[in-house]
Amino acid sequence: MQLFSVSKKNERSGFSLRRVWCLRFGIEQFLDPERQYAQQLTELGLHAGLHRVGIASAAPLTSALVALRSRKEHGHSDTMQFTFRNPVRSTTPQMAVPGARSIIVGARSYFADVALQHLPNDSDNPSENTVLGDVARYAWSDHYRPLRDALRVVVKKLRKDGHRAVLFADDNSVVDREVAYRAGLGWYGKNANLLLSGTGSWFVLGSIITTAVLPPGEPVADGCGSCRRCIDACPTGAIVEPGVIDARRCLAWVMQKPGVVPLEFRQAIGSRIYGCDDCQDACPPTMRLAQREPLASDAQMSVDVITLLSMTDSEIENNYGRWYIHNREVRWVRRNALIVLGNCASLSNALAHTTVIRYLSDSDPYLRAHATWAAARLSLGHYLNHSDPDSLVQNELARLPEPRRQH
Ligand code: B12
Ligand code: SF4
Ligand code: SF4
Repeated sequence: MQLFSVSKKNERSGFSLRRVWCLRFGIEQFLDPERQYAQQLTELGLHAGLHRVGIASAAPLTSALVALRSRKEHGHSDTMQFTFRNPVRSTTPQMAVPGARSIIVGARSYFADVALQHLPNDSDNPSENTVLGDVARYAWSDHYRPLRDALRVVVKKLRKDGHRAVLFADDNSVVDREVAYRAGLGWYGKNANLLLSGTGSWFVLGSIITTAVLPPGEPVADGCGSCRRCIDACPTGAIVEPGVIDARRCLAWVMQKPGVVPLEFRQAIGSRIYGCDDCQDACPPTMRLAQREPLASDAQMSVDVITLLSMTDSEIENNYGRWYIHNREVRWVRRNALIVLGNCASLSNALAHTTVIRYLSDSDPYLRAHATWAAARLSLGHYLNHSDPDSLVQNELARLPEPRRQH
């Protein structure tokens, strides 16, 4: 435990050494200039709103490169681009910032302090005609903005001190979890998330790649032990090995990916409209130790999908533009909303029925195809257009699901 510290100029080196007294052992320590500077930057980041700060070396992220290549080889990355587009670039910090020596990684909790509950059934809905689609916690509000704002304060300081420093958060240029792992912020859970020591995985991550030389942290030991709850909780069996996600099965990607949602995942999507939290909801340390933050005033925990399906393109863009929407084509958001309707609308919800029926004659064949599935689920088979000219719709008509039963 630190009692107090003072700074004193070292006559020989000219650097200021920080003398630190430890209350417990009565030891007097001197922090070297690098450590002292690192501490200063860490304190600055924490003060600016980061919840954890770590430092990693800027050496190539070799094991992440191996993993990216392996995921691609095995098809686990599906059609995702992100860090998979150019694995060498994403794992070579010097390509992002020539002369890079260190990476400062910051984490911010996105666990909002509300009772943890899904709102999947109509019985939970505020009105008979409302059907709610669930949004994953990380997208309830924009958590990257305060993360970036805080990291920017540190970037400013580094630049003022003559270093190059560039901020990356959820950017294709860096594999964020690997940097945070290397910095010693936490360990890789079997669900592939980075669990921060003592507080779990409800954290977004961002990095500053800099030419400053700073003392790196040490990776921490695995904390999962024999637990495998996330693997068992995954609704689609997407965690194919500890730490390995097959994105083809991961609902977070299935709902972002353009095109027809494979039939095998449509019921598993349930009430989700964006993202999936099941492998974190199931994680004991993540749930028990979550750092609880106040709910943002603009938080969107769920979305009324009937209202969404009556919005114009620009209204959807304005309301949900912070979500990852492939090529900004809002048809994929409507597609997900139609699946939620098919899964969750009450069989007596007249508004849901007219919405689905309207989409059976939409000009977009992708939406007609998903409306066909939703209509069959809601026992609206008599409204289906068996002479639809599009092959996407004909494929659906050839494999219609069983109608849902009213509970
Ligand atoms: C692509 C991507 C996705 C993809 C693929 C996810 C994946 N597992 O790779 C999809 C769309 C599915 C996705 C989903 C989610 N994502 Co995402 N995603 C990314 C992105 C853009 C790149 C990830 C990446 O490069 N992966 C590379 C591969 C190789 O990593 P990996 O498969 O995990 O491999 C590592 C482990 O296997 C580990 N490892 C190696 N050996 C071993 C051995 C054992 C036993 C274990 C356990 C691990 C292990 O090392 C490997 C290399 O680093 C990052 C942002 C970024 N720029 O980094 C965000 C990011 C990873 N996502 C994030 C979030 C929040 C999510 C979701 C929770 C969102 C949601 N609620 O829907 C889900 C979680 C799904 C999951 N269980 O992983 C956060 C994670 C924060 C954290 N604390 O971990 C990030 C870091 C964004 C950010 N900047 O905050 N995501
Ligand atoms: S995010 Fe959902 S679908 Fe993806 S691995 Fe986790 S539990 Fe499975
Ligand atoms: S649920 Fe268990 S195995 Fe999975 S990440 Fe959490 S502690 Fe690890």
